[in-house]
Amino acid sequence: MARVRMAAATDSERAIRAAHAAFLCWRQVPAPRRGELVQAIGKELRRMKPVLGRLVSWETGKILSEGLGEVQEMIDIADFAVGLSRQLYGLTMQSERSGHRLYEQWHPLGPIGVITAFNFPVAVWAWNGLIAAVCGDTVVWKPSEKAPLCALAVQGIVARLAADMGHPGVFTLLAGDGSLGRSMAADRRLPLVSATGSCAMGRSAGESIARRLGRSLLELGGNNAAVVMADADLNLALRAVVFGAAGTAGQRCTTLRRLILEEPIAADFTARLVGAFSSLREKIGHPLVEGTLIGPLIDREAVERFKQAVARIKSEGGEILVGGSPVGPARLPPECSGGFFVEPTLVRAGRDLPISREETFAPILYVFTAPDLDRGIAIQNSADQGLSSAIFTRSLMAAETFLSAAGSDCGIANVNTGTSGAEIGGAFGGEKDTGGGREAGSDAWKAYMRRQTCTINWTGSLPLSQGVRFDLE
Ligand code: UN1
Repeated sequence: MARVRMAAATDSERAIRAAHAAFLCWRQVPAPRRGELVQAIGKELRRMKPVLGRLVSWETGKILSEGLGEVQEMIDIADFAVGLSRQLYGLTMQSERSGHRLYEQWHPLGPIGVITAFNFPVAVWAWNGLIAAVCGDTVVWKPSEKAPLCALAVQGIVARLAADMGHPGVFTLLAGDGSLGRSMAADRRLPLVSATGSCAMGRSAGESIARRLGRSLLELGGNNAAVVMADADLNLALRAVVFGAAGTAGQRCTTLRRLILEEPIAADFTARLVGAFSSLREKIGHPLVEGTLIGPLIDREAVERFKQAVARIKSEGGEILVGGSPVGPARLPPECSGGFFVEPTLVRAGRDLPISREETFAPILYVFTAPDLDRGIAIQNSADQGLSSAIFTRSLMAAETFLSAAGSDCGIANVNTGTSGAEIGGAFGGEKDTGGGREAGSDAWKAYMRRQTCTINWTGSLPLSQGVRFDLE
């Protein structure tokens, strides 16, 4: 589609220095004024949504509705950040000393690094970048080398608006590969690096950020599961499961990868899934053509990894119920030639299927059965990752058990809705190998600021805390 020049080491050095210089001015701009820049960005994103949404689809292969949804996610977070720009609240605490005021305030942190993945090439930047901007940070963005074009388009918009409003340098983009990401992780001038990608990437970035005692915000892989109880609305559950597993061609970190069926409905629900997955084979096609539900994977390597996973499924004793093959040009409309298509794949997992413990970024769903909810939760929690989870049930007791301390161990736990498609208003992220970071809504903004606890003595005496006495005479 295009050639993008990678930043050289000298470019990134210059960019990080400039981001630091811009920070020294930006942190002095009152937060509600910073919100005005983000408001202008949200307005421009609304205007550009049709074009940007198409570009996201072109570059990543998401169907158009999901490309547009991704831009909507940016607009939503812009609105959220504008509101937040008047609400970066600190607490006032009761001092134990008379005549003293004790409170906390939040200050901008510095230039921050944002490393994004190909699958949400612009929305995840917006979660970080727009919140960071109202918090008074400047932003250095390294997009995925697999999806730099929509990043360049978004950077074009935000950098122009920032410059027009008198704040050049708030947003910087550096196109680069893993080596740029590694140097950002090691760079002490970036007090926070927020990184989205594989667990392997996060482990290495996290280690090098920790070595310099920097802050990391990691949003890594998921191996998300849903439990369907026998009393669930099965029509609703079926739609949620199919979208969660096959939507975005299985390339969301929230994609549903494991399904746990309560035994009484297992045979029937599996049969309905076989029907639904089979019908999806007719919906594989060009992401911009109306009616397509399954676009291509991101690249040839992704197809290779799909094929390796299928080989392992077979060798480990999993039963492929639907799919399992790449889709070659002979089975595709002419406009799809050269794309990397695979069939949505449904697998009956035996008791132990080691491949199901790994995240393959493709539309593969492993189906398990469980005799009861406790066993279902145990299977759900047996993954190394802990991003998203769901239960389908009409039982209050089952739903609350799933949401209780002894229930799902994930950062996201849903009832009667799927694992993917979270709204921006909540904090997004997960536990265990997912990395523990939280982005987007709720109080995730606190990661982008530094907290300062202030004690003010407005008397003429000097009482010490904890009743300590230290009299000089
Ligand atoms: C991701 O895949 O990295 O919850 C993010 C969702 C989207 C975000 C996914 N709102 O599925």
